[in-house]
Amino acid sequence: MKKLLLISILVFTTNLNAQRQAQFMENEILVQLKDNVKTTEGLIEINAFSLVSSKLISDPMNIWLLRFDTSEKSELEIIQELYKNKNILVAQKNHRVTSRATIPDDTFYDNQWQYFQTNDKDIDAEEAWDITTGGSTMNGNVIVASVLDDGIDLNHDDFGDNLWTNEAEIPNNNIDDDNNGYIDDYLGWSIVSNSDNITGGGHGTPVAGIVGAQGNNSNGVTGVNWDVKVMVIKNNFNSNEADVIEAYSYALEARMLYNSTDGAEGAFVVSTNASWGVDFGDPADAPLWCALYDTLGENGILSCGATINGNENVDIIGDLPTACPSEYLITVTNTDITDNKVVNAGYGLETIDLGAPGEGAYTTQSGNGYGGFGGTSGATPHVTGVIALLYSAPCQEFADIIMSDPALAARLVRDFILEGVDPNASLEGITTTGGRLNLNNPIQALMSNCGSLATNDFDTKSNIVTLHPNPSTGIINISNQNGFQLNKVAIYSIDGRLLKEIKDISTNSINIEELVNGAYVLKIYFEESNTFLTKIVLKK
Ligand SMILES: [Ca+2]
Ligand SMILES: [Ca+2]
Ligand SMILES: [Ca+2]
Ligand SMILES: [Ca+2]
Repeated sequence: MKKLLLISILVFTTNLNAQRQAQFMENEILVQLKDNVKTTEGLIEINAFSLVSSKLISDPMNIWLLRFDTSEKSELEIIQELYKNKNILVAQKNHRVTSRATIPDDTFYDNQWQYFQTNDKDIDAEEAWDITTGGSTMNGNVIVASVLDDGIDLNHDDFGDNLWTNEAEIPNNNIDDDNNGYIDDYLGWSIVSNSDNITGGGHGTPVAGIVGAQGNNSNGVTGVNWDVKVMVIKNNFNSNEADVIEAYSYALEARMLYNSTDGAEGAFVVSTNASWGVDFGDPADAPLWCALYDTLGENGILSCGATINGNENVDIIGDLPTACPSEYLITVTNTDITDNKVVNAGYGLETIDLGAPGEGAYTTQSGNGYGGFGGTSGATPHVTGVIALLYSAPCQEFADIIMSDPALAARLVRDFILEGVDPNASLEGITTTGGRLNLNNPIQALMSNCGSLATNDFDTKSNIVTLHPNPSTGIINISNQNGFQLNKVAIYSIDGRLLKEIKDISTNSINIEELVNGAYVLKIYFEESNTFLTKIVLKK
């Protein structure tokens, strides 16, 4: 039914265009035939007008594209004749469809070449915005993209309500009101000061602006999303691995809580942005950091990492995090206004996924300003942003998968983005996709696969094991559909540290009362080597 409705609207729109003397394809007529007429061959009247060819273009609507020799009669005269045939319901010219590009009214939008250039060396943002400009999923989940950076200019006036706040927390009362383990985390979180003081943002303000400066507010610029919630987590770039894990954990815990409470608590974080890293870092030396991307992904979060700003092959020299092998990490290099890879930008056929416009990408700057940003730091948030944008696609089947199987939804979004790149000669052979980010291709692919998404292969493991209650006050009942005997449970912190093992279990319940409140990963061992990973929130 949905398909029928869409096509009807298109036909209606075309008729409106006709009243304004729209251009049309010469020699071509569109006809809709009666349901039971499955061929144009029997239409004598058509043959009489030198029908050259016919092609079925919509089976459910029974719409055909006919080509005529119009040397004798014009398209309009042919249409008038066609209407005499009782098998033809509608006949009309084939109007030229110009892109219905959705263009925002932001003051400096014309400077944002990354979204549109007349030579098409852009990411087709306007076409994508025809479908959605961001916000929430079809089920009303408010989409959050997390920026881990040096803070943000909180006085910038082009973020509007696009900055995430923790509405369950009362700011500045020295109490952890929402009991999530972070005191007064209202504006976001700073691992530098252990508070929600996220001010700063010489680097973070442009990054956040690319993800989600407010669009179409007659002011400044627009982000990839006109509407989104940017969660700012302030870190310190020169910090150690523990700091990196701590910063990601804030986003991870928020999403785990969201998943486990069916959206009642926490935040619906779908992507994280790291426009920083450790040049020449070796993933083998950072197993916890790299493993974190899998944990983030299993909970529904895709992460984006900027690779080195140097003409280096990351496959050989290494880089953190962009050489980490996680399937939930998308790694990004830098292209410029001519749609070529910037010379001083990393690459790697095995490690670096795609390019995105970074060099000189126009966006917000701290000091309530605007200007060109650069490097892989500017490229990466375009990808982080499009992840969030895809979650807002108007596809009910996809929206349902997001909550029933967050990891599958993340992998689908990743695949649509990586398979939807624009092939680019400067990236071919030196990146895994050989292409540059495109916003419209992935969203079109998602929409055209919408109906079949629900029947895709589901990872049903998560449904086999049920923990209840979750959040738990200490006692957790573990049930499984297969009736496996429970043998052992290992409890990990979300950064992968083994905290506790419970063995020789005779019932189907365990007690984790002695652990502090927070989110944990449980590895559950059943008989016959069946193990399952799942998560629990402890809230005493
Ligand atoms: Ca374009
Ligand atoms: Ca709190
Ligand atoms: Ca508080
Ligand atoms: Ca704006």
